Amino acid sequence: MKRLLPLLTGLVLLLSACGREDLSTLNPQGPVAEKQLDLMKLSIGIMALVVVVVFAICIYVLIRFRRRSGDKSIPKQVEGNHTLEIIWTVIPLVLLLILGVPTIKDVFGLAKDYSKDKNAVQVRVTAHQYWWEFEYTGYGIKTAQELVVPTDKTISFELVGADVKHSFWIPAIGGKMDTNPGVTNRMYLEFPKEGVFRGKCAELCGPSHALMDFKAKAVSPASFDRWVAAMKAPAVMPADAEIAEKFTSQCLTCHAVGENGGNSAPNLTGVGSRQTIGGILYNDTTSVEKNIHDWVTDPQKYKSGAMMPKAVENDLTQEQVSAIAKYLAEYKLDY
Ligand SMILES: [Cu+2]
Repeated sequence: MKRLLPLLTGLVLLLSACGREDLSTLNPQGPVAEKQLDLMKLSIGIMALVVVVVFAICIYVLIRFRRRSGDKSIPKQVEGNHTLEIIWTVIPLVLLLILGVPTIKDVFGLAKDYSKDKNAVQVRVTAHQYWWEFEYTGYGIKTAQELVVPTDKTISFELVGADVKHSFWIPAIGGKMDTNPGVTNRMYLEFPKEGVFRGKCAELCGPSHALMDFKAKAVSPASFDRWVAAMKAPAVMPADAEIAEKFTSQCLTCHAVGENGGNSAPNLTGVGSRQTIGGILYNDTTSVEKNIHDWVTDPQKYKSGAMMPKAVENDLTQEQVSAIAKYLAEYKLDY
């Protein structure tokens, strides 16, 4: 135990230092996570009660009926006891009912389908190695890595995987649900409090699985409307003609800004106002411009296995990388 102590201390430090936004299911920030936590408390409570009672009886029996010194007699041999048998059948039955009824009720309640609900915001989530795509089907908007949602509406998710199996999870809000290639899963979440919540991929999907983070940003209804309008505004392109051409030929083949560009990499509309670059480089510890510059120069340095080629492989000079980083860092959305 003495030897394990430093290890345990280290683990506690490590775990408590995990990230900024709370990744804990024990501090729910929405009704879905609250229901899930209630179920956890109920089942852990019942299990703990059983453990305590069983151990207490066991210890009592061990002490009370132990063989005393000098006692060589054979104890009375008992076969069958109706009262005891009924007791140890009825107690688990009652416990199972207490556990089962609310669990089944909540499991079915949380599976409610809001995909046809006109009041819900419909979001199609596509998980890629190693980033998240969010398509707001009712608004004709696509974004990546940062899910923006209003606090007053239910968000109905349609979940798919683009390559391998991933899993969509925002611990403080609720979840999780697998995103499978070729299959659509559905779930809903509600975000009654404004704030930024951290999301994670919860299914081992490759070398950068642990870095497959995203943000869920819950904003006021008015702010959400402003965000939608800003996302739908015509895309801003680099002012310099040479950089605009380079950006179009080297970046927009996969990425997009607004409607311009491809579909196979994160949509970059308003990327300058996101909290992170690549989901992991925080823009408040280093500037967004530096983060974009670092990322574009060598994406695999930050996310091993990322599909994006290095700047040199992408035929970009350091000056062009700097100009593109400056343009993207300044591409912010007001909302
Ligand atoms: Cu993953």
